Amino acid sequence: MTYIVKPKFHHPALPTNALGLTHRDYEGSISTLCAGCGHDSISAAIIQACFDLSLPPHRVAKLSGIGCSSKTPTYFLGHSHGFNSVHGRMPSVLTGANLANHDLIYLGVSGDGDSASIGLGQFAHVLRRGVNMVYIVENNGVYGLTKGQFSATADRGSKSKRGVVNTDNSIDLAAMALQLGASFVGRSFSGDKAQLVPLIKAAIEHRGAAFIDCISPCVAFNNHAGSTKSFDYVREHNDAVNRLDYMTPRAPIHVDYPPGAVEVVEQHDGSTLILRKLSPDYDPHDRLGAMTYLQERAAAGEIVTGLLYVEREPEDLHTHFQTVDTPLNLLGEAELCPGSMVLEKINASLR
Ligand SMILES: Cc1ncc(C[n+]2csc(CCOP(=O)(O)OP(=O)(O)O)c2C)c(N)n1
Ligand code: SF4
Ligand SMILES: [Mg+2]
Repeated sequence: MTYIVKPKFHHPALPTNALGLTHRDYEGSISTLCAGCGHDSISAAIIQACFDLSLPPHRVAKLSGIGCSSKTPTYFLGHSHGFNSVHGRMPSVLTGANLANHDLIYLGVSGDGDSASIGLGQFAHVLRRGVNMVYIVENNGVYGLTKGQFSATADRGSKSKRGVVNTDNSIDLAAMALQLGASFVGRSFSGDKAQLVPLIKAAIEHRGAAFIDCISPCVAFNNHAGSTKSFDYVREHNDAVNRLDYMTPRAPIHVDYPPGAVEVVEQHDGSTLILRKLSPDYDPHDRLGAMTYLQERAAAGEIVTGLLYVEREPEDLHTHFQTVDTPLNLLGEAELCPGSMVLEKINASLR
């Protein structure tokens, strides 16, 4: 059985959001992943973020590739649109859907095998084109679904469960996303809900290509001593550049921040991201600085987490293409196909 439907009833006193929906309304089917899999914690964080933002579930489209990570959209947002694509091809399907209807919120969920191996080309192009989406890689350093082969994000020198040492250099997807021009780049850990939930919320509100690399230990094949993607390793080597709280313009939350330790990030849509900085000199608007910092800390064996970079004035693919405000899928034939006379004119101008 690939999925198990959850019972629909819930306690009448469950808290509701601005839409009158409960947390349960953002859940999906019961997960069939291994108990303790980091991917399930990421699904829980996505559910929390969508509930907190009061997103109408029918306005969200979830897309994924193939892998344990790519199965997870079945386990959250059961009332949203969903498309499970071919291995590594989620980005092109997402791009097509986004071009046809820019009014939906696009959530791409992928794995490190799906994005850093077979789908590396697709990963690169969707980010450099600035497709408005949240792209989450649930990064465990292995192909979990096919029994734990090293993926391209496995660190050189890390050991497989069988004791084999990885001799290949690893790909850092967050570093690549920075280089490729993603306008929002974050990294987190499945076990750090306090950091991950606000990061996902901010990424959803960001109008541009938002990428989150989320370390997500595979308890079946990659959670042993010698793995650099295990719960213990990440907890011991995590260097958080900032602590995040997220405030929507709709429902401001007032919190007491110590003076001098706060960074307010104005986003394109007027919403506000508040960063409580651990490192006073970390600037989340400095792409080059973020790239250097990632490399420096990686060389010291540390995993940098938090909001690594956010562009103040992001642009998305529709801005570049100057598409009309009405989603293309709502236009009629007359607007989409101006007729043979217009084609004649264009052809004539090219002769
Ligand atoms: C074209 C193609 N090649 C290979 C496979 C086999 N396959 C299925 S899932 C997978 C890797 C999944 O790894 P990842 O994306 O890291 O997801 P995880 O299971 O670790 O969450 C592979 C190689 C496939 N399904 N399709
Ligand atoms: S094999 Fe690994 S990635 Fe797949 S469900 Fe189990 S713990 Fe998660
Ligand atoms: Mg994987």
